[in-house]
Amino acid sequence: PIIAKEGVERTYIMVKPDGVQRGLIGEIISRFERKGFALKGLKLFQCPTDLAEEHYVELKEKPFFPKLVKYIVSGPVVCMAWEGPGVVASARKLIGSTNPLTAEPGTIRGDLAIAVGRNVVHGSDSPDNGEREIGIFIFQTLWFKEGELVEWEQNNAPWLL
Ligand code: RTP
Ligand code: MG
Repeated sequence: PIIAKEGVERTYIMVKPDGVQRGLIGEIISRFERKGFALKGLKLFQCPTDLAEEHYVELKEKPFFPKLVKYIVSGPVVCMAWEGPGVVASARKLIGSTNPLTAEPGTIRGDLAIAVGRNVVHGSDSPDNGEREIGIFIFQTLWFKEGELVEWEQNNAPWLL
């Protein structure tokens, strides 16, 4: 099972279909990489409808839910697992607020997007959701399967931590 080590925080980051179509994959990955977090999983993936629905299950009752699911499955996404101290909250800061028009300049959404329904990137909203989305469950995995995450140590880590 793809369970995080004790005390290790992980977040699920995803370049949404608009980010992929607009050629922003490198730009988005680069921001997390330069910040100093560690990349533990990465793939280009066509999301099926049932997975998009499960990913956003907490928003099931929202009026925009059907449109949101259609958006997420409308083209390939880039799935990533990033690790590091405080990575969940820090990634949300790098991403910026949900509506790109009010997201601060310097954030991904603030710099690169204008519409809430086309906000180029997803980030887990809590460490528990990070684990849920990366796939802590043994019989039910969301975005990553067994063997898709890589255990490795980055040799620049001593300079960062
Ligand atoms: P995400 O989960 O994608 O990282 O975004 P978030 O936490 O900033 O926002 P959340 O409340 O989780 O909403 C998920 C996605 O639903 C779309 N949305 N549309 N009023 C609307 O039309 C509306 N509100 C939210 C956005 O694409 C948002 O990222
Ligand atoms: Mg969210």
